[in-house]
Amino acid sequence: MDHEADSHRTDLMTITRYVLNEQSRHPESRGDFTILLSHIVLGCKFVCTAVNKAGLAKLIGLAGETNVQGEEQKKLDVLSNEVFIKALVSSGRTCILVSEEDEEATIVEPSKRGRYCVVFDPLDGSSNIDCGVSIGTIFGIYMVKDGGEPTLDNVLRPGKNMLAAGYCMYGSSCTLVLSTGTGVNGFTLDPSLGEFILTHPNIKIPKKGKIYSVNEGNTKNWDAPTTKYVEQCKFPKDGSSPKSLRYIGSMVADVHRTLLYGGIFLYPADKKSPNGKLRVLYEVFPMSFLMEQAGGQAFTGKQRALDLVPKNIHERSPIFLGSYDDVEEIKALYAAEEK
Ligand code: AFP
Repeated sequence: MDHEADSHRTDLMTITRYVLNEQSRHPESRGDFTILLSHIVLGCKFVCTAVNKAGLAKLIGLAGETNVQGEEQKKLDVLSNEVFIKALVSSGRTCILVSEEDEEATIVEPSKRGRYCVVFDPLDGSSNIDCGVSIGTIFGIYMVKDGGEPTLDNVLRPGKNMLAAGYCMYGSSCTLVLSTGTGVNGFTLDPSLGEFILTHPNIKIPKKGKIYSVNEGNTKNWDAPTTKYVEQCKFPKDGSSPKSLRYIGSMVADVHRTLLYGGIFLYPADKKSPNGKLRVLYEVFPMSFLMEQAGGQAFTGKQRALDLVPKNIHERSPIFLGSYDDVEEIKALYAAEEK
């Protein structure tokens, strides 16, 4: 019998145990973050179950449609948003919530307020639901600034000020990837236990990758550095093999692959969308935070992504993120363009 393997099977590092271990390194900690995270995890489990049942339960219908019982159906992204907002408010640990689904930020009522601000996209990639492609939840967490009423200033801050960031991917398995600022860890939901178990400890992105990931349908509208970069991926000048193209069109799935296999994910600016498509607070920042924590880089075409200061909660930014060396190449092309 292989005792070592057996001990791994029986000594399970759940996400709660992992965060409690981290917490014990900070004796001053009150356990608030652990409580907040357990509510995020609850939201992820709920959405995972709903996504898995979607085809059966007819959850996919348009918001506002009525089902055979005459009840209004909720679209999965609307339902996911409600679940996360309720879970986060009831944690008693949050004061401001920014969701992709809501025009305005939610300011938590005083009796339920805590010290954390959570920015999130409850169900990113939702246009992929109907065909069963992987989708996910993305989140970032800030600590409220001291004193006074919680205001939007608390979330209109650079991504480097985030305390933690992560995503949960609803795919062939349900995987939660988290960074609390000391590296990146991946946890997979064991459905029989209902627990996320540490399956990908200390994720490091390869220094250089063999894959580029971009919506090439937008080529005619790209700027010169992006066009040149993608050309270099296909026709490398140094004699190396061309990179492979992989594009799912669901950021969580494209970034997850990039994190594990290396390479680069691009959503550049183009003539039609000068700020790109992806949202700074709950797409660009959390994914950039994870990339840097895993040893990669994230760049906007102008600056380090995590240095950006958003002016409004739904602001967009171009983004190039992934393996360190691959992002260096696109940075060099933008630097050359500026000269
Ligand atoms: P949806 O939520 O509308 O499916 O958009 C997904 C997304 O925000 C992100 O997850 C993808 O990376 C990106 O858009 C794909 O955009 P394109 O369809 O323009 O390539």
